Amino acid sequence: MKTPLETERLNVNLAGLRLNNPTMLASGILGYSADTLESIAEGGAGAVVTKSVGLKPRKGYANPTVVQVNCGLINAMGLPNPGIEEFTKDIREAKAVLKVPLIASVYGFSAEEYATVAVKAAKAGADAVELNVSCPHVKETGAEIGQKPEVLAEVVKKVKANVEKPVFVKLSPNVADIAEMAETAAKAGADALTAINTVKAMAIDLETAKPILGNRKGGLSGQAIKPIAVRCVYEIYERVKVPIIGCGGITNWRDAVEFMLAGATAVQIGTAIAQKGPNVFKTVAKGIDAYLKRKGFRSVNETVGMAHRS
Ligand code: RRO
Repeated sequence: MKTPLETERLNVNLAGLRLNNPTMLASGILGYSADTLESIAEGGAGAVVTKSVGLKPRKGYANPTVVQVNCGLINAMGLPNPGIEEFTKDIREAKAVLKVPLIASVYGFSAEEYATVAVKAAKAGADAVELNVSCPHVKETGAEIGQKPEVLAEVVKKVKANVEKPVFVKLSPNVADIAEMAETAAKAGADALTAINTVKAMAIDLETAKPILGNRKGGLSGQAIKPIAVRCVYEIYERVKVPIIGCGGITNWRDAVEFMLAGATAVQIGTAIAQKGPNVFKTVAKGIDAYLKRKGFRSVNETVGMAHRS
């Protein structure tokens, strides 16, 4: 007998990538090692996205880099990463053991840098790349690129011209009109859009009267941002035809289904792993499957964007 994770109802085709179920590891939560990524795949993830990697190694910001707040976490890690040369070894090792697609999250300080890193990641075996044009607090990359339509278009075009694998673009909610950015990325050739990265935030210590994070400001993730993320996915679905990957505060199957009804083909889970462990993927996927069965749907695809039709 098939286990719930093997039911065909859960299979999705995400811009050419075949996922056995629509749950994915969000970028930035866990390290780069093959062991870590494998444990997430064993926990039931249909695909994994690595931490963001750039051309050169970066140390990241001073501690504290994470603070817990009501219903979420604020982080300002500052893009710590070993640089793409070192990271290609991790991609190769991970690909040797993983049975699910591996997506490399990449960033750069120019269109050329994004393309160079993306090419190296793809050559090392990444099944797709996700462009981080939405980190809320590192200067001259991330959201500083993703909030300017002309720069965003240049980055996506440059990567698309050099990489044959699918190119995903992770968008920032910290803009006036996320659907406009989605349209810009789609017109420039993005194969899928991930929505959303973290929401700009900060926390202040009452006793010291100082900002808590080493970088003062950071990005909020977790349940607190779910309604913002659902609204973003809904708005993007109304504007563009490329598949959307929902991300932001997904903790249980109900959250995942809500994102699908808003227009997401797949969902990424990050912060919830801290509370629920790697098996959160299996639990969410089984819950989605039971929902599809109860409602008489033959596939996840039948639910995608349903909230727009009612
Ligand atoms: O490393 C970070 O501080 C970070 C990144 Br790259 C990102 O994309 N989003 C975020 O909240 N933190």
